[in-house]
Amino acid sequence: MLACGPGGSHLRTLRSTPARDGFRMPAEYERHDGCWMLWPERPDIWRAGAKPAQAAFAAVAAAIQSSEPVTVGASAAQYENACARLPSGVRVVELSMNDAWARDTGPTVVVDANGRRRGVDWPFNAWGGLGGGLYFPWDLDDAVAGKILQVERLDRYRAPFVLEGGAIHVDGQGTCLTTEECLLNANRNPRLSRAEVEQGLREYLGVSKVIWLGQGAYLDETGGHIDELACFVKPGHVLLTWTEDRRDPQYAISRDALARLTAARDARGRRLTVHKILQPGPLNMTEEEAALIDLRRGSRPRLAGERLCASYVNFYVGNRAVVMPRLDPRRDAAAGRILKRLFPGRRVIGVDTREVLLGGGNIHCITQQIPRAVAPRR
Ligand code: KQY
Repeated sequence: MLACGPGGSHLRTLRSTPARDGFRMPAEYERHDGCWMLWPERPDIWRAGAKPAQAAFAAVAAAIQSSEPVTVGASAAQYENACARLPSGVRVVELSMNDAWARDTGPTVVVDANGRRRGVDWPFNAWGGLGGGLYFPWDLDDAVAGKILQVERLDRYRAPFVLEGGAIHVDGQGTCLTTEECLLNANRNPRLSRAEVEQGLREYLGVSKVIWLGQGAYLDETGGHIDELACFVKPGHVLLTWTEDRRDPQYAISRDALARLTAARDARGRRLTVHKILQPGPLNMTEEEAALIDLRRGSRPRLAGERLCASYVNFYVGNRAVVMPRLDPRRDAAAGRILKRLFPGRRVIGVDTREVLLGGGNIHCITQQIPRAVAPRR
């Protein structure tokens, strides 16, 4: 199958699955060739015509670039501006999209033991389609992964079920971490049972074990992405967002996640060590912030006073640096120290990302790693 018509460059879509072909999704802490991001511009999501968000995205790109090459997709209308605002050295590619969440609309690149790479292109429905999704339409977003794979010259698997990259974390050794709230939500794959979703994860991520947490972080507008709640920091070790405030709805969610993680075994039969990281805030959208966001039919309104889904777990692990959100002066330094302890070989770089948070996600949500091919053993 070809992605473009005659004369276009060709994207080969494979009919098999990654697992059948011997491919697996590497963990984020394995080596990368680089990182993709997308350039924000929608005024109904990003306040003040997206200018403050663009500055935050540029700062994230600069931090990641200190550790690995960065490519940013920008619309035709924003291409020149993105080139001007992004640090030199960042590759800018013209790419149409509905919004700027590379984690969710970008591909999941899988590797095999022979040094080959391919991409999984997941159908995307704006976090829930017409049953609670965040905007309509999302057709350009759904085409992003295929376009990135063309630029990267990687063959593609088009998965047969809806999934966003923020809904999964893997340890690179056969284990996937996800949430029931997201992957079992009827607004993603209403016809699939839990067993069928698990089988899909096995086939398309090359994992053999799925650990299910219950709810995602409190008020996560994606409907419970794992990447706001918990992640692997190395095989056998999970970092979990935490609060000691029993009155906070996040308390019960994190307690339940801890109980499930403590009871679980990973794909290699190990028990998990769980590290806790206190959440920022709670943080809320201010009147001034909300006043600068356009209202638009078909998009979820972003209102003054609403609690934001803020989490330090939403960081990016680059080759030599961990890039973390700075969100709350009372908590940032302690969070940075925890990440430094958990990633001893990497620098921890904090970036002020409240502007990304106002759009409903954070650094992990706006980035997508391209893993390095694993050299075959001779
Ligand atoms: O990966 C993520 N958690 C993405 C957040 C998307 C928010 C959409 N407004």
